Amino acid sequence: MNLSVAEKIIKQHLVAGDLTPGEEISLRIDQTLTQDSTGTMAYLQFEAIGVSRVRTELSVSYVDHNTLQVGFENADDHRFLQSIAARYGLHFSRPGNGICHQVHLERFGVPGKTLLGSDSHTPTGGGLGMLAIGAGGLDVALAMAGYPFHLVMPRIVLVRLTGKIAPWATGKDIVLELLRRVTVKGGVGKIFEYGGDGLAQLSVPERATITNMGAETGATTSVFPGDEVTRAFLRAQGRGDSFAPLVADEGAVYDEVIEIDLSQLVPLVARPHMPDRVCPVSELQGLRVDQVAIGSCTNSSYKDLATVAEILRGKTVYPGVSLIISPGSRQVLAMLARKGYLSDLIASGARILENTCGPCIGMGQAPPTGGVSLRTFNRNFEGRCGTKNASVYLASPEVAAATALTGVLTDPRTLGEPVKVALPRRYLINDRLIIPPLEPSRAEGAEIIRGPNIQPLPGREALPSELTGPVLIKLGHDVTTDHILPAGARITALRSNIPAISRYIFSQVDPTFYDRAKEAGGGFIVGGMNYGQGSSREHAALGPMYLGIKAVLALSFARIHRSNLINFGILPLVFLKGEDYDSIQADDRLTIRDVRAQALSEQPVLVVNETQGHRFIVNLTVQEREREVLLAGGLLNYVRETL
Ligand code: MIC
Ligand code: SF4
Repeated sequence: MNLSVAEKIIKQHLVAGDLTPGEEISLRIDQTLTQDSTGTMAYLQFEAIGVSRVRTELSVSYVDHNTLQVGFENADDHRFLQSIAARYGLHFSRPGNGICHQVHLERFGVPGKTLLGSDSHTPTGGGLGMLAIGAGGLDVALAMAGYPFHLVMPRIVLVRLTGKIAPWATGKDIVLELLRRVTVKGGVGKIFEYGGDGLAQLSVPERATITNMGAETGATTSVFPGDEVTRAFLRAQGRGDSFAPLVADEGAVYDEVIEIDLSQLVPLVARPHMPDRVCPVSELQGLRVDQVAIGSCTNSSYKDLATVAEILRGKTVYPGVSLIISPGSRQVLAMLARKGYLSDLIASGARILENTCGPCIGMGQAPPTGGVSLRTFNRNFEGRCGTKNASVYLASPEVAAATALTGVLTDPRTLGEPVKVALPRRYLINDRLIIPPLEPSRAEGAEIIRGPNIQPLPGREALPSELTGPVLIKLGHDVTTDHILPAGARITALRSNIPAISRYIFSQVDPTFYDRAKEAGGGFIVGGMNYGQGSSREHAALGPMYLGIKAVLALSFARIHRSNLINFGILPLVFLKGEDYDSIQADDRLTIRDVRAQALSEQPVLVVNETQGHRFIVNLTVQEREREVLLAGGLLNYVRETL
C-alpha cells in the first residue's frame, strides 16, 4: 500500500484499529508536552492515576502562559510544576525559556514521532514532520502514564503547494489562504498533509507557522514531510542525528486534494473576530491601527523577528502605534542579540516583552477602547485581547512591521524588494534553562510543593438514571472556549483551582450564568455549530462539570472540546434537526429519562422539553469506550474502575 506521511506515522504507532477514516484508533505516544495553564490540572490528574514515573520517551513541562505573577498564584503553580517534574521524571523548561511550541521545535521535536500536548497548538511540531496533536490535560496525563491515545482516524487531505512563492507572501499567508477556503470548521476530522514542488522553499519555522495555525481549521493536525529542509534545521540545532527522512510513497492516495499556487499568493489578513475572515491586505489598506503585536507560537521565530528588524532598521514606529514584540524563545532572543537585530528593534521604539505567550492570551497589552490591534498571532476571538470592543486583525510579521511604521494597515509590497534573512547554519544552543529529569532513585524522594492556589481535583458521580434541569444558556454558532472560559491574567491564574475559576464560566457572555447555574443545581447548555472550538483548556468542561452541567446539546462540536466533555462526564448531544435547535429556548426545562440505558443503546436519545410539552431526539455519537467513560461519570473514574 502506498502511504502518505501521516499514515506512515500512524501505522507505526497503531495500538488498535486500522487506517479506515471515521473508525476509532489508538496510538502509542512517544512524547508529551504541557504548558503551565493546562499543566497543573494535567499533573493533578497524572498523580490521581498513580504511576511512579512518566512512561513516554520524553515528557516536557513548560511554563509560558502564566508569567505575569501579579499575585502569588502563578509562582505557586511554577513551583508545583517544577517539583512535579523532578518527582516524575520530566524535563522542566523554566519560566522565561520560551513558548512551549517554539522551544519544542528547537530542542526536542523528532520527525516521525508522535507528540501529544495539552495545548491546541501542539500541531506546530508537524512543521518538523511529527504527528503532533493537541488534547485535554487528562488525555495527556494518561499518555504520560503510558496509555495509548484514542482518536477517530482522520481523513488525510493533501495540500499541494506549487510554484515559486510570490514576493512578500509567507507561511502565514498560506495558512490564511487555507482558512479562507475551508473556514474554522473545515478541518474537523482531517489531517492536512503538505506536499508539492513548492515545499522546498519553506523553512521549518515557516512550515511550523502553517501547522500551528492549521489548528484554527479544527483539524486533528497538520504535517510536513521530513526532507532536506528538516535535516538542515535539525543540524543547525545541533540535532542532526534526530533526522530520518520521511516522505509520502509515490502514488499515496489522499481523501481530498487542495491546491495552492504560491505564485498567486498575496499578503492576507484575518478580520475580527474569527481567523477565517480572510481578505487581501490591499483591500483594507489604510485602516488606522493603534497597536501592532508581533509574537506568539505562530510567528515568533528567529526568521520572523530578524525580518521585522530588517524592515524597521533605522526607522521609528509611527507615533500613534504601540509596537510590542515577544520573541518565541530565549534562543530567538539570544540570536537577535548576537546578530545585532535586537538593537534595531530597540532603536525603532519597539516594546520588547518576555519570551512567553503574553498578549496572545490576554496577559497584558490590552488595546485601547474601541482600538484596532494588528497581531501576528493565530486567534482573534472577541475579547481575547482583554478589550471587549477592540478589533483584532491577524497577519504576517512582514505586514505587521510595515504597518507599525505607517500607522495604517500596509501591504508590504509597497516597501519594494522583499527582505531576505538567511537562516543560521548554527543556532545558539544553551539548554541551561531546561532542567533534565532526575535519576529514578533520587526522583522518588523529591517533594511536591503545593501552594494554596493548588486545590484538589473535583470529582463527579457515575451517570444517574435521569437528567433533568433548565437550559441555562442558548448560544449561536462557533462558540469558542474563550467564550466558555475567558483567558486573561486574572482568570487564567486560577487554573489549578476549579471552585474559584468556575465563577467565570460564560462570564463575558452572560455574567449571571454562574449564579443561575448554582441556584438551579446545574442544567443544560445549548450551542450551535462547532461548539467549543479553539483552546484545549479542559477547564471549559471541568468548570461546567463543577457547576452541575449534565449535557451540552449542539448542532456540532469541535474535536478537543467534545473529548473534554466526555472526559468529565458531560454528554455531548447533537441535534438531528435544525428546527429542534431553533425552537429550544433558554430556561426551558429538559428531562432525559433512563439516560443510562439510552446512552448504552446505539439509538438516538429522547429529550423531553417539559416547558414546551414537546419531545425530540438527539444523537450521542460516541465510540464504545466513550460510552463507558460517560456511564462511569468521566475518564478518571473509568480508569480507576477498569485499568
Ligand atoms: C490558547 O491559545 O488559547 C491557549 C491558552 O494556549 C490554550 C490553552 C489554554 O487555554 O491554556 C490552547 O490553545 O489550548
Ligand atoms: Fe500561547 Fe498564544 Fe500559542 Fe496559545 S496560541 S500557546 S496562548 S502563544
